[in-house]
Amino acid sequence: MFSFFKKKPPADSPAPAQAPPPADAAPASAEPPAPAKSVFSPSTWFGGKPAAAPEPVVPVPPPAPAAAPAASPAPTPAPVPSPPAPQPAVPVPLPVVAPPPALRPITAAPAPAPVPERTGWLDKLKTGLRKTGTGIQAVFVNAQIDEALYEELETALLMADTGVKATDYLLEDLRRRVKSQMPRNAQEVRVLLADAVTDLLKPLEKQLVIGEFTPTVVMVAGVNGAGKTTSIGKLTKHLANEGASVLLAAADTFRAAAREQLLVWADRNTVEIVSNEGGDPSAVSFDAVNAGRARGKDVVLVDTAGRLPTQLHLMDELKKIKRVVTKADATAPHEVLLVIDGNTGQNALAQVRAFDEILGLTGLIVTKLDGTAKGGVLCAIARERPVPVYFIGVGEKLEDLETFNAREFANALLG
Ligand SMILES: Nc1nc2c(ncn2[C@@H]2O[C@H](COP(=O)(O)OP(=O)(O)O)[C@@H](O)[C@H]2O)c(=O)[nH]1
Ligand SMILES: [Mg+2]
Repeated sequence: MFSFFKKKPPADSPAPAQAPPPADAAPASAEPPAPAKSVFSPSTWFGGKPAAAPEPVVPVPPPAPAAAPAASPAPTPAPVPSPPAPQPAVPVPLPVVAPPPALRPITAAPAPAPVPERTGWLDKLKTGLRKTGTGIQAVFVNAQIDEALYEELETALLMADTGVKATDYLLEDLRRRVKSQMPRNAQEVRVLLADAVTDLLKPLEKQLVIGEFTPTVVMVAGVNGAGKTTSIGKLTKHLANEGASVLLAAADTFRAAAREQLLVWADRNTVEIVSNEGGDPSAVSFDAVNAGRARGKDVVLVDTAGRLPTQLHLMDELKKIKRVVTKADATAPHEVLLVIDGNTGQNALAQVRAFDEILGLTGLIVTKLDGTAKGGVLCAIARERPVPVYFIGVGEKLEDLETFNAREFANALLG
């Protein structure tokens, strides 16, 4: 199992209860604010299982050394083989002997480390995005590198929910890449587009940090049916698997079914749950945070009821939950996550905006990328409201939640 969370051990502070941000020469302010969150120390990963690959999230395609062995799946074989150079296609070869730049093959960037657990999941993502992917990829089939190609690409990207701004940005970026790298055919342009999408999505990669606060309080919001409760269940499983103790707060007190659903997850994952059917969601959240602290839990996950950004009273209620959580623990909530259904297209961007304004989001979980989701909306989010994507969901099963990786996503979309 790859690492799902980054554990920031509260090593600096002996007292495990409330850990003030240590290294920042904390001027003992009432609210140790966000900056601590970004001070990630890549030292310890949660769990300590013998993760197959050292790095679950490959930040940048590994450079030259890794490239050579992985070069076999080069999609575009060089039609003009150069007799003296016996090397196979390498992503960005830098031969010593003056190579005609126009002949340099542009191959797909190395896929992220082939961790076995991740490959099955990647297939699901690929299958999920296939419809969109084929739409975009079809543009490059038997195409010339000309204006018509860019025009068709524009249409395909817009149809993939990429939105006007991100589409314009990508096309401009692509033109730049084409100019400087001189692809020999449309397929090589496709590879350059995958690079452009990767670079655009890269800033959205982020890992959940656990251990800096005890408990780490994670509040989860979103519209009805987005996949909040399911994602919390999946997340709980991963956390529990890796040794973290989790307390669930059933703050979706409107629907009995919601509480039952969470209870099932809680039962399945042998975690505890604080609930109060028909009660006040803020009170449940308050109790849960206090209980989490009293019981020394590592994580408290607060599941809230679904609501539309237009339901102002319900958005106010969400604000109240957040406020009350802060009353229980001045440093909390440490994460405010919005769950969005990958099928909602451009509306997802509107949701990100609205919830971010009300709550100040720290991250996203994008679900249902295994279905008919178009995927392009992540580009729109990256361009217009770059809230990090902690996880993506590709199915209803416990294991169908993964950390987000820009390169994987771009490759799944553009092959
Ligand atoms: N295919 C698929 N279904 C999902 C995914 N995440 C959630 N669901 C389903 O979406 C439906 C609504 O999920 P739920 O967690 O109850 O949504 P909530 O209202 O936001 O809590 C359920 O039927 C889930 O099984 C996913 O990643 N892929
Ligand atoms: Mg729910």
